[in-house]
Amino acid sequence: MGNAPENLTEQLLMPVVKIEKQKIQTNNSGDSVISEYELPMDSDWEIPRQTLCLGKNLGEGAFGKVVKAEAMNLLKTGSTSVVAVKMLKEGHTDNEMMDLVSEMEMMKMIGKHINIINLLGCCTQGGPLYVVVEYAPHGNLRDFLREHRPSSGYEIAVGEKKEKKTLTQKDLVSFAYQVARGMEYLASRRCIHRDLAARNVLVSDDYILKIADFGLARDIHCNDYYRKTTDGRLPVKWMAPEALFHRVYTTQSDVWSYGILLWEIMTLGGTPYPSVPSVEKLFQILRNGHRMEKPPCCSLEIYMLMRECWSYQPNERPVFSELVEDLDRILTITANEEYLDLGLPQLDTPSSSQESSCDEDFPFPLIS
Ligand code: ACK
Repeated sequence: MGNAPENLTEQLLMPVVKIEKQKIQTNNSGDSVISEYELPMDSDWEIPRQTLCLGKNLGEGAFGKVVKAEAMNLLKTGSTSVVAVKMLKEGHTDNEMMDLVSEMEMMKMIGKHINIINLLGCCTQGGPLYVVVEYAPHGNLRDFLREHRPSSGYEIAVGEKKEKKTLTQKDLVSFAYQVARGMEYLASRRCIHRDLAARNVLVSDDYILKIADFGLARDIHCNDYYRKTTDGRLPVKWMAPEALFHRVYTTQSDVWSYGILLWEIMTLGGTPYPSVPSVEKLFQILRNGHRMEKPPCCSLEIYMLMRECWSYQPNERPVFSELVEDLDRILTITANEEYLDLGLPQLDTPSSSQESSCDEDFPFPLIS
């Protein structure tokens, strides 16, 4: 454990971009031919629109959507590569446009790291804004973990006979290590994530984990504590007490969320505080000092890390570089043994849990 550097909250990265709103020009058939907004051109990042071939929808976020695409000459001259493209949905507001521009600029300022979703380029001229980022073929970490549970029945659920490699203890520690590396980098760039959770970590080829959505402009003052994720879980369960009670977000509140993410990894995608159904109850148990118990199959060493991340006082939590150091050491001594199927519930379908059914999901008690 160590004290967080005092300058961590100073000088947070904040991009400044000038966007001009202009009248839409339409051609004879009424189609708009130029973008509604005029964005400054950045030749370091601009890629020709016609080199992108947009594909299927990967999903929709709060204000935008992400589509899979093929990009010509982007990563390798003369060949195409698969990428993900973030864009706004129809009927978006000016604020949502500013948020996407701000996210793109944040990604430019933060720079590259293997354990984050990196910006590859953008299309800002003569059409809608496209933010082109690395594509992660295996989706989000939470669903990935659940699909890899020893008796998940996932193969049957999707109707195809596909062998899923069982995850080993070493794989899980490696996941924890990689997320800590990504967060160590983001913290060094003075970026606070504010929503670190397995659902916001993506899985790339060769089990490389990449933290996503770190550049999102989150309006923490309009935080809706009762908001649920698409699969019915409460994002407040990842929040540190000072963020929950006083809206104070720092790298050290990200460390608390990292502890919850570590718990998600060690339960192969379990739902935190399964016996806590409401925001009010969560407030109460945190105030009373209750914490989640050690999951079955989780080593005491890893559990101790979680518990340190859940220290009530932010400066008593470890910093990300200490977590990286500890996990590096634990990784070298962790055997490549399969994750044992001890008390993990069978799933009918992947990611089918709702907050209301969490009690059956992981009946782990809380301890003080
Ligand atoms: O959680 P998901 O399956 O993974 O659904 C969301 C959705 O798009 C909206 O954000 C998926 N997604 C986002 N970025 C990427 C990416 N770079 N590669 C693959 N999938 C992505 C995300």
